[in-house]
Amino acid sequence: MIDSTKTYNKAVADEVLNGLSQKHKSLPSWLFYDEQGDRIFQQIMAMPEYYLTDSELEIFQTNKAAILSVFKGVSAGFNLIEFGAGDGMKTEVLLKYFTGQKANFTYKPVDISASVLEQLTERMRKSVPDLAIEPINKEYFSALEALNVDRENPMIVLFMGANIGNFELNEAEDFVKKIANALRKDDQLMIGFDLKKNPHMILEAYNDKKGITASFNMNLLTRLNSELEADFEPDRFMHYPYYDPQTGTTKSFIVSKEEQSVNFAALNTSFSFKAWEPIHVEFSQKFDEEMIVELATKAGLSVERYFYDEKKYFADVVLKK
Ligand code: AVI
Repeated sequence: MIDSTKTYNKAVADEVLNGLSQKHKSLPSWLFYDEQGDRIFQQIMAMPEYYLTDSELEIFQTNKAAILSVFKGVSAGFNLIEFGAGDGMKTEVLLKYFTGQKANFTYKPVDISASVLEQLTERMRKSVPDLAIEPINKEYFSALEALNVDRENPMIVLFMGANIGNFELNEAEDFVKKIANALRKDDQLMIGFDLKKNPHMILEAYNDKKGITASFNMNLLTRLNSELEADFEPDRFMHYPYYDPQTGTTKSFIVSKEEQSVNFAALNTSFSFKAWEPIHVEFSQKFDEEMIVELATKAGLSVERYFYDEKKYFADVVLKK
């Protein structure tokens, strides 16, 4: 029974109650991103092993003119909707260039977190003062619905940074389908995909030598300790990622190093762990062109253009109806 006198985040509690009572325990990766998790993620993006950030940044720096001409292909004016912009470091490259070229567009970042949006808006106001920006503090799909009422200009939806890889493949299909349903003939969707490559390199990106990714994942336990009054002892667990080069799936686990029980005082419940029992905490799917085309086709979209970095580690792909 949940004690209704205590205040805690219900979404977090529901995930724990559901995920830890399964035969194969799992917790969703969005739980990584509390304040401390956001900070560690910034460190991950700056690590030498985490090639994803530099690769996508290179794509934007090298192809910003070509990207603008693809976006302007159907109409001089457009709405640029971004899902999950994070700190906006990479998007800023495009926004600066587009604004410098006097492109007629409004940047509409969408985020459920008001504080994330505030920080992003402040950053863009300072670094791209001429930018027309209208932040939308909504869940992604209610934002798309609202944007679809009475609009003249086409919309271009950005979902970058390999965020698509954090879904399981069938969930990614549903997600792209839902976006596709809101798109009209002249609209576009640009998705950032991390690509299949040397398996050692991929694994290292999720298992860096300094243990930054390990601390990112283990922070999940600390979060549950403070938010749900749990008594996880992080030293009795370990971070374990693996990459399957056949499917392109990276999976990360938090593994219990011994038999133990963890109490969640706020939930009046405890969960037991066998020695070496894993909690699956993250998918990071890697793609190839065939998989990208399949994903697009299932959503009723086709590929308009691939943009790659020089080493072909990453692709930003423009899709349309
Ligand atoms: C946010 N996302 C694209 C990252 C990824 O690569 O899957 C999250 C991450 N997890 C561990 N390192 C980075």
